[in-house]
Order: sequence, then C-alpha cells, then structure tokens
Amino acid sequence: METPLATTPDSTDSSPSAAAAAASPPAGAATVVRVGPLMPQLERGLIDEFDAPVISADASELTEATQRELAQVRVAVTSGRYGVSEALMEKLPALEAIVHFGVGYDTTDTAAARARGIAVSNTPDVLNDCVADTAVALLLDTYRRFSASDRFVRAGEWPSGNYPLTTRFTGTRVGVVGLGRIGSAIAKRLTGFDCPISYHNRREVPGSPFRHVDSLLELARSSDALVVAAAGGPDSQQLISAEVLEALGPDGVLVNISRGSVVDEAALIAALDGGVIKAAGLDVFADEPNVPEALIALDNVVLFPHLASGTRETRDDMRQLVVDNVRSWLADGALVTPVRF
Ligand code: 8YV
Repeated sequence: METPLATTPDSTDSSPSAAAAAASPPAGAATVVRVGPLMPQLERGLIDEFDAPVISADASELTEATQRELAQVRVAVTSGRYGVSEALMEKLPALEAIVHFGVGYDTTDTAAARARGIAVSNTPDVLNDCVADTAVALLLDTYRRFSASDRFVRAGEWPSGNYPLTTRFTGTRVGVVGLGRIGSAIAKRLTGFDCPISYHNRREVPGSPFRHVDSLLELARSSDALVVAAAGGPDSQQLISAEVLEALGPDGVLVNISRGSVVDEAALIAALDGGVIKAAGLDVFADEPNVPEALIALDNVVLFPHLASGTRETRDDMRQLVVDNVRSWLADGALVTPVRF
C-alpha cells in the first residue's frame, strides 16, 4: 500500500493563482520519503508515523508535479538495492539526510552527498551475527555439499548408490577479505572450527589475534578459502579479480557475503568452469536479483538469494534502527548511526 502523492494541479487552468500554487509546495507536503520499495513493516511504520510517500530511485521518473510535492523532503529512507543517486538528490532540494536500511550504502552517491552536506546513516552491528552465520553456512555447504546432497535425496538417487565423499572443512585455512565488524564475527565463529585465520585490510587491525597479510594476492595464495566481507563501493570494485582467483588455486573456495561488485563475476564464472578454483558460495551478485545463467548451470557453486541478514529478528532490529535514525534527525538534526565518509 502506497501513500499517494497529492494530485497534479490541473494543467488546463492557466489563472495566476493556479500558477502560484503550482510553483510552491502544497501544505502538508512530505518531510520523509521512501526511495524504492522497502520491507513492508518498515513501509507501514514510515507511512503511519511520517506519512512518507514512495518514489522511484530513478530520478528521471519523477514528474514536475511530483517534484513540487517533494520540495520539503528532509529525509530519504532507502536500502542497498536502491540508494540515492546524485540526480535524485538534485530533485530533492531540501534533503538533509539519507537513512539506509542495511549496513551497505554503496548505491548512494556518498561523494555527491558530502558535497551537498547531506548526512548518511546505515544499520551496522545489528546484522553481524546473521551475516556471519550465513558465511559459515556457505563455507560448510561448499565443502560438504549439503545443498547438493539434499538435491540428491530428493531426486531419488540414493538407492542407486551412496553420495560421493566430500572435503573436510574443520581446520581449513581461511582468508578474510575485510576484517571489519562482519569479518570479525565470521573469524570468531571460524575459530570454533579450528580454522587458522588470516585477513587482508588496508591497515592492520590493532589488537587482532588474526594474521594480517599486506597483499590480497598473498592472502589468496596462503588460504584454502577466501571469504569476502569488504564493503562495496568504488574502492572495492572487482577486487576479487581473475588474478586473485588464480592465486587461490584449484583447491580454493570463494565465499561472498558482501556485494557482487567486489568480485569480477565473469572471471569467477570462468574460474569455476575451468577448474581455476574448486567451488564458490555466493549470497550476492553483480545484478540482483538476476543471477547469470552460467552460474546457475554450474554444480560447484552454492547460490543464496541475498538472504544473509534475512531473519525476522535481525530485519526487525534493522527496521527499528532506521526509524530511530529518522526520528533523531527530525528531532535533533543528529543520526544515531551516522556513516563517516
Ligand atoms: C540487506 C545488506 O539485505 O545490510 C546490507 O548491506 O545487503 C542486507 O542486509 C539489504 O540491505 C536490504 O536491502
């Protein structure tokens, strides 16, 4: 259910008062706007509390009449799927804050936001555990082939012979690409599997018990599995290149729970197909929700539909943090969880 924007003024009425009304925003115009469809419970809350209409993330779809009604919007609420582009910021002249549902905010043009003095928030920490759980699930699934074995039983193949042997996961050397909040939660879990953990960050994490590796290529060479937990965005674009996959080697496994953009997807498909690496577990893709047919056709990859944070508990915590950020901005001009950029 969407809150409809006020109706367009009658374009056939050319009286001066109609022109004045068309030039100024209508009374009761929106202060908060939803950019792109969001989780239904969050949408309901934003409609009930702020009467927030929904608009397309594609600025070219906004009519002039809609723009007039958006002239007083101070806060835009969005998610990693949509974000706020520079073109959309231009159409929201009173915009002060962009509030993201999700820890990743790479779909928002932060350089443009900074230039305009627009604040940005995200929902950090509340999703660490569920995303880390998912990374471990993908590791276990790629090594032990649990999803594939489920398909084997359902296909009635068991009576024809036992399921092929798989590869032990416990003790695997794991390289974490991006030891931030989520990367650390993954590493912590993997110590329970006796996995020696190394990581690659631009800078060493002070006090970390894990081995810092300066070069990503060196991390790939010295790891059995690489787990990508680096934030998306221009700095991490296609960080996992053909060269990195080659360094990981024919027994190597790649798991990605961050953003599809961090991996060169074409290089990954070629590597999986050609035995350059052994297997992959992916929760994220370059063009969601579209997963390349070439990946779907491969048997050595586990595919999840970007579900890492998708539990009722975590999504509700994320929803609450979004609402807290909007309330706090409107009341005090401060965000609860601002992004420092
Ligand atoms: C969400 C995510 O699925 O937090 C993120 O960055 O990618 C996920 O937790 C996503 O933000 C919802 O659109």
